[in-house]
Amino acid sequence: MNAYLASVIENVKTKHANEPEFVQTVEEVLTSLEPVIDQHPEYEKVDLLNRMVEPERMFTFRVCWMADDGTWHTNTGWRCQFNGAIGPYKGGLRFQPNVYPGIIKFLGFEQTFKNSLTGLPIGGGKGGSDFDPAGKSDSEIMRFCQSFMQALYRYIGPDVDVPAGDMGVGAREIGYLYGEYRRLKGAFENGVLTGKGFSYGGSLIRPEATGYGAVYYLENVLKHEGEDIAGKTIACAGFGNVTWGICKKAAQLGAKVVTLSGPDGYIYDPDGVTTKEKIDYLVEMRSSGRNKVKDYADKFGVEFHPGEKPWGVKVDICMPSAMQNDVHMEQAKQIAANGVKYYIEVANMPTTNDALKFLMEQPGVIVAPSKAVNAGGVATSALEMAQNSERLVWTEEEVDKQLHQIMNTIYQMSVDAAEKYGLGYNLVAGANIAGFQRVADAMMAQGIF
Ligand code: 2IT
Repeated sequence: MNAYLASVIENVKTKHANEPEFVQTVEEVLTSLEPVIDQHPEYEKVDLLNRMVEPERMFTFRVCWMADDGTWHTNTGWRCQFNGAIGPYKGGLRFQPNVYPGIIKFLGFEQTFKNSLTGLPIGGGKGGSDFDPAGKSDSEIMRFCQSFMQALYRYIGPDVDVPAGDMGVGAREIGYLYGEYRRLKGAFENGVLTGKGFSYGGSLIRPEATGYGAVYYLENVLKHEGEDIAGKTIACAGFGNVTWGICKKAAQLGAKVVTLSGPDGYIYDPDGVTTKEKIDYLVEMRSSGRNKVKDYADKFGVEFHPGEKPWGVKVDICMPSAMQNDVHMEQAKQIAANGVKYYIEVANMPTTNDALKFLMEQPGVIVAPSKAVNAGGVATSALEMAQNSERLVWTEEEVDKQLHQIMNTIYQMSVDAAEKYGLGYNLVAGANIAGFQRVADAMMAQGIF
């Protein structure tokens, strides 16, 4: 391996030994940049890679809140402003008990490349808290969000850093966060957050955007193989916002999502999550806070497999859309053995590095990486920022058209970047290279930073 590249990966492994998710993403991304680093010795001269793997800024804060029963609680909040070379830091907030700096950093690093791929002016950031939203009342969520924003508001802004949602943070949380920001700032700066409700500056299509974008990207891949999405079966994971958007768009195009998963297991619905009643029920399941996918099986009378993942089901397309490291070697082998041709990552880093490498090496399998496939979400967040700064509202058709175009461009840029460096049809390396290129150019232009 290129000596400079190897030394940067080694540095990260040593320095972040306690943050395996961050090491994993750095290793995955940097490894695929090898032909670029080989051909561009100027990057080593300015130590570009060590600068890229070091967040520009990351901070920790205390978030205290009071439960309904009067007890006091303390959580930790983080915001990582990873790379601002091409625009204000942009990326979601995740509220989940397993959140710690390694998760925030891996997400911030991925976000930097993803946001670059969108072609829009957004840098990479991420944040969150180890707060567990499960079973909390609405007023507890509100007080937590208010406290979180009290700690964060000085360090964000429409031209500085623009948080959004991620796991555990949806439209309700964004509403409470924005309400507190507005109260503290005394100004209607709604471009400070995205994923807002429509009534105060949210964009139409933003709730659907990640799922819709993933399906638009998938259509590009299928077209490349001379295939059509109609009639295809899809295995999805999770039942959150992203999976909901995939179900909705897939159904519109005549495909069907046949599996969903949760912490309790997975469901198999051979007819597909295709009717309005079923698709709407996902929203209900999420807002119930029960976090159980079995509810779907009980309601619609389909199979429920407790404690299992859906990757053993024979389908045309796998779209892991739940969380990081959902697919390990064991599941990857099942997927390959089932003859699945399309492995389309959706959640951030849903595949372990060894499983990803294995799937990419299978001759019959096409692998698409999440940082390209799920970029429609953040791209539409950037469209929300554009509408907010113009003080305008775009129609659903306009936003959807732009989203569709962005996804087609991301796909094509990835294909071209891999071709350019002699890697053939490699969507994973192509996305890493194309995402890297724009950030690298901007950092080179801006000098030492
Ligand atoms: O992972 C992601 O891209 C997100 N959670 C969305 C980020 C955003 O700013 O819309």
